[in-house]
Amino acid sequence: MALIDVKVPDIGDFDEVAVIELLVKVGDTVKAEQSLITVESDKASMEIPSSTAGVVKELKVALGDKVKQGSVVLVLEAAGEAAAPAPVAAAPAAAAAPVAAPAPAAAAPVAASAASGPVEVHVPDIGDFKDVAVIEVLVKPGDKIALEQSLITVESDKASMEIPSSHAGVLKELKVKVGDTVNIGDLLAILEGAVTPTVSTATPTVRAEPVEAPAQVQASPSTSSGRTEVVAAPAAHNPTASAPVGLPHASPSVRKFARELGVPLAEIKGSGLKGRITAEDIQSFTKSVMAGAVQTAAQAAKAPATSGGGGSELGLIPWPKVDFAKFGPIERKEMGRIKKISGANLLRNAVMIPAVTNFDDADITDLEAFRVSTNKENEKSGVKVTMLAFLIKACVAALKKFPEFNSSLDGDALVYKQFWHIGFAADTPNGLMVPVIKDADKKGVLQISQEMGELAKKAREGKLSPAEMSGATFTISSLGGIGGRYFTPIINAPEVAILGVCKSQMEPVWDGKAFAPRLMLPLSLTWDHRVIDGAAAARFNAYLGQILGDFRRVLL
Ligand code: CAO
Repeated sequence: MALIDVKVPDIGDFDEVAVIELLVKVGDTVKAEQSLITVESDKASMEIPSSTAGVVKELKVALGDKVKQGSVVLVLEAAGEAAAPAPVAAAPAAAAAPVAAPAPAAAAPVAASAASGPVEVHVPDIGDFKDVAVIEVLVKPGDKIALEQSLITVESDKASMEIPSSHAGVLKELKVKVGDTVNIGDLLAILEGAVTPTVSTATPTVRAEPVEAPAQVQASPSTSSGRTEVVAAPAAHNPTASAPVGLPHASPSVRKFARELGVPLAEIKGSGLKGRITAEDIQSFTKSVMAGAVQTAAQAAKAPATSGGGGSELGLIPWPKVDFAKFGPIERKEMGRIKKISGANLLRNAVMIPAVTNFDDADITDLEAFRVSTNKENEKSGVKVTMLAFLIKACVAALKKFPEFNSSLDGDALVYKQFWHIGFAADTPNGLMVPVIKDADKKGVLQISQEMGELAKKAREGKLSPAEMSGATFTISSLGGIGGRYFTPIINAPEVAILGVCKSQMEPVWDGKAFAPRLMLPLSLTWDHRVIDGAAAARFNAYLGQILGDFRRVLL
């Protein structure tokens, strides 16, 4: 089987065009005339078809490469004698066979003559294309039109091209609209005060040189000059031609606009005819991305994952990728849904909040004694009073005294909430959940204990409703039943503070005369330094300690 270099054919006066899409890959079997790559200038995008059938052996171009007539696109192993146009393979010159190609728009007119009356602008020679659809109108009546300015975009199934104006002037009337089909010679527009350019062509209605379409090639016997003659045939007339694969539907100028802004066309849903992407679509997509309403795929890929990902948007070095299996046996398990969600939230809160943690101890000797005796008294009621319920009540009192701890940041404003809904972290088999005791200020310790028990049970069973997990103004994370001394809890945004509680223990405390054994509860208060100052945090903790030390203060 012969190996054939498939080259870029004559693409008119375009010197270098960019490869914007690869439509085949190594190993693909391609038919003769099948599109191989899409190239683009600022006026037209076109697909370069294969001159022969075969199997792709090697791609010689990559996305972004610039190609011109004669550049090798790929190497094909010819499928068979019938399909292989020998002259192409045999004679490199033949590879430059003229696939009808885009030519520079309105290239001919240069010098201008005096102003004249209304001038008709007609559709220039657009090659063998018949009935091409107007997919975009780029100007409107009243617009000042420059010579060679694109007026409309037309499209076949293989190329889209902009039709430029043959004159400069003011657009008086547009004779076509989106959805119309046009052919060579059709009246396109009427310009007023037009400046008639001096043209090299004798046909005044076709001043604008066509942006010819890429066409299908049909190899025919060699001409006397030894060149393979290739006849341009519009794709629309070729039922075997494959449709463009995955190329976003947009005109060259829209593509250029998107490229300038770095907008990924493939992620935009076109609002134009047949889903075509318009300039307005790009503008509104850009606005949505800027407003944070939409994420591009690239942004999403970079977005902080729950662990082990992202970071590049913060200018951090990438997360280390280690092949752990090199060091020993491993097992990989996907994290559960709740862990993924809470992980993403925790990361955001850890990164975005300038958080500081104050540590303190509260003397709960008397409170614990009271709690134990209350539980003894209430044994039959089935409701166990927990230390956490007292903590919730004590925190409500402290939040009322220091209202900024019960606030949220909203831009440059602080929103002070006139309700006291306290969230508490619950450890569940699925991960951390934060049920909320609503209106804790209006409830007694017994009621809070009972509700907490119910909510914690629901959390462990995965039965919490979204309403039961929302609206918190402050959160308590208690590890008291487990152990530890202090920790630095992460604020549950948009709250501005969180209290971490660890296991109480008996400690010798100096009472002014002697050391006395006291039950001390370690408190870890994390606060948002944008809202709260260190002194306020110290006062909050001290006040909380006073209440827990003597709960009668709650009544004051
Ligand atoms: N010091 C010493 N002992 C404490 C204590 C404290 N601060 N707080 C609770 N205890 C004891 C209780 O007295 C109880 O002991 P007994 O069984 O002998 O009475 C035991 O610890 C268990 O406490 P509890 O079941 O009464 O409930 P709780 O109010 O302490 O906690 C809940 C309820 C839902 C908060 C808890 O089950 C939980 O999930 N805690 C983990 C929260 C968490 O993971 N936080 C970390 C978030 S950051 O990752």
